[in-house]
Amino acid sequence: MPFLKKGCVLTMGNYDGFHLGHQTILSLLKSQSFKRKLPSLVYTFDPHPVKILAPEIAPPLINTLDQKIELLQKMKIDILVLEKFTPRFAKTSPEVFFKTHLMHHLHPHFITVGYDFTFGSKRMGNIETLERLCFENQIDVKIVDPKMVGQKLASSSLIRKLLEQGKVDKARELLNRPYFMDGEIIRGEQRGTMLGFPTANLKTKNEISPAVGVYATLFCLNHKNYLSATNVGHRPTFGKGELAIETHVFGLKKNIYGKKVRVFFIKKIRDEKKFDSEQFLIRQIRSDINKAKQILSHYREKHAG
Ligand code: RBF
Ligand code: MG
Repeated sequence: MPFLKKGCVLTMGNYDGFHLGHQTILSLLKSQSFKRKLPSLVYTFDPHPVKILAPEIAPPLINTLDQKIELLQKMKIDILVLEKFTPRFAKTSPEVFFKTHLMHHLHPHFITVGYDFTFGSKRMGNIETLERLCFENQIDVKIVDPKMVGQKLASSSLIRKLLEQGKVDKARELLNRPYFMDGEIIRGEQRGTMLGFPTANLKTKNEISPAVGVYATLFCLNHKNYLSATNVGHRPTFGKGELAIETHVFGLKKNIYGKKVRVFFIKKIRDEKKFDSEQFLIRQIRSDINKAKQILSHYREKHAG
């Protein structure tokens, strides 16, 4: 990369979830970029290495690649390097990775990574290896400590766990933004319309759905956020169907099939239940909507938007 001949400041990692810990690293990277008048560069992999190395135990990812790119763009990072992660690349030793992929190609003057960073084949390179290689090559290095929110560590694995338990509000604190899913609206069974609560059914590439249940959500369509309530579940009242993510959007009348939308999960309202009659379900959904409005107006007051 000839335009990097003058050097850069660099961080590397998988950055799944792009949580508060990652955000801390990127803030440091940007302040170093400003001080040194060098471009900020984020070096990451696609696909996530674990999908190649151990697909059978690969955790579902918090973000899609597109979301990760968007989040990095919002942080105003100058350069993003997406290294294609292949079985062959996985065999690179820590030393060769450092010399060839980092030094030779990218000319970093400063490197920052999180406390748990590992690199090179079999993850043989750790923080000590990195510090040694940086020292030998006169590159400044800064290891960022774990980031705590109260008693909780901002980590991708804890965030996955919280989402899988439906604790989207707790995940939100560690992410420093609500968990969101992107996708396209597909045609459902039209039963919602019959019940008086039409729903927009989401087809998504996000790998994690929050636990089955009913959530207060914000629904973003054409750059506008609508208050909404989302059911993640199997509609047991009508016989157990496939897992669906369906949102009742308050005050939205028009047909939005095929539209691209984003659903922000703010807080869980309750578990999904099997009702003895449609009337009971309808009554419950009415109360869910009120609850969602309360939660969302409180949320918006606090977050100005
Ligand atoms: N279906 C259920 O069987 N049990 C529920 O507890 C339930 N809660 C819902 C809450 C909301 C806010 C919404 C929008 C839907 C809910 N549904 C539930 C799904 C409902 O059965 C579904 O929207 C219609 O059957 C149309 O697919
Ligand atoms: Mg529907």
